[in-house]
Amino acid sequence: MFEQLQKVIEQYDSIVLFGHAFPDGDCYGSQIGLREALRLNYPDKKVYAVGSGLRRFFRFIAPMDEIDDEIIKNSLAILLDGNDLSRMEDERVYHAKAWIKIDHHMENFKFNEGPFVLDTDANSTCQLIVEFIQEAGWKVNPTICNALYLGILTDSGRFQFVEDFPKCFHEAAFLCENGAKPNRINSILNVTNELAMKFKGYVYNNYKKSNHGVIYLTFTYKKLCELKVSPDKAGTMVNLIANVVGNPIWAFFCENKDGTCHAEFRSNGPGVQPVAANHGGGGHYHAAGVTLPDMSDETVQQLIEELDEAIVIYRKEQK
Ligand SMILES: [Mn+2]
Repeated sequence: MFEQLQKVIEQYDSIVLFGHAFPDGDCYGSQIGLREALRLNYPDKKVYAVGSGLRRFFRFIAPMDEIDDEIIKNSLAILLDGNDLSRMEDERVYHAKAWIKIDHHMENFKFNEGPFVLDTDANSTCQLIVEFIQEAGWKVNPTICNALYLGILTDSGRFQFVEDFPKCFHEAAFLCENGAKPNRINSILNVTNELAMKFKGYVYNNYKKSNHGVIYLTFTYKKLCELKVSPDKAGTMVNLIANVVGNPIWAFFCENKDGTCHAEFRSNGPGVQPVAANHGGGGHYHAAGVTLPDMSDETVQQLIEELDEAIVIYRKEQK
């Protein structure tokens, strides 16, 4: 599956790994995992990972790189965990010499820039990197294994959202046998603080419900400032209202500083990706996000109606 990508990688002496905006564990883990695997197995190549990464793991796993524009102009870009150049956090991705991609998100538009591996059945991009490493027969080390384990763990919702459990557990076992430390990763992920508790308190006291089973919150930018949570960070906490009986879809609408709205949709049945895609967003069938032009009542109501419609259709199909 990765033969073509490996051939391209072998043609370049300098490689830069890009990840999506608002990096999560899978984005950071796939960037670091692949960077370290390339450094270990191709010691003559220069390999960098750019973007903000996941700061809390910099010490235990590895930090990101800061590099000049000039390096990017002379490098192969590898896009990880995002389906297009426009999704990448570091916009300098457009200046690279060539592009390849490894991703597991549903595609909104064709990736024409170069060869790619897209597997929407994969629980994470990190899973695909593990398969790449195994297929290529590359050596691994504990840094690689911790980074990839982190991505599989977080994107699978800690081993809940998995298509093929035996395969997933075999891959996780491979990472543990080669140095991944699940206990350390869990303990770093589990750390919380009082701000997070106050945020939860607000969420549980202020949620709303639609006519057909969307449970949701809208956060004005002012409210988010009060709660001391950024709009994108708030969006990552949408699962605080997950799986409430009678509410198969849950959603957060978070107003950005510029008045636009960062919305996150999740579901345990109906498809939310088509609704996000309808407004220029994307993601997975049951987990998707979109940036809306504003957070007016009309805009939110429109989205709620579309999500309600998805529930109605889903319920009919279930009968
Ligand atoms: Mn991912």
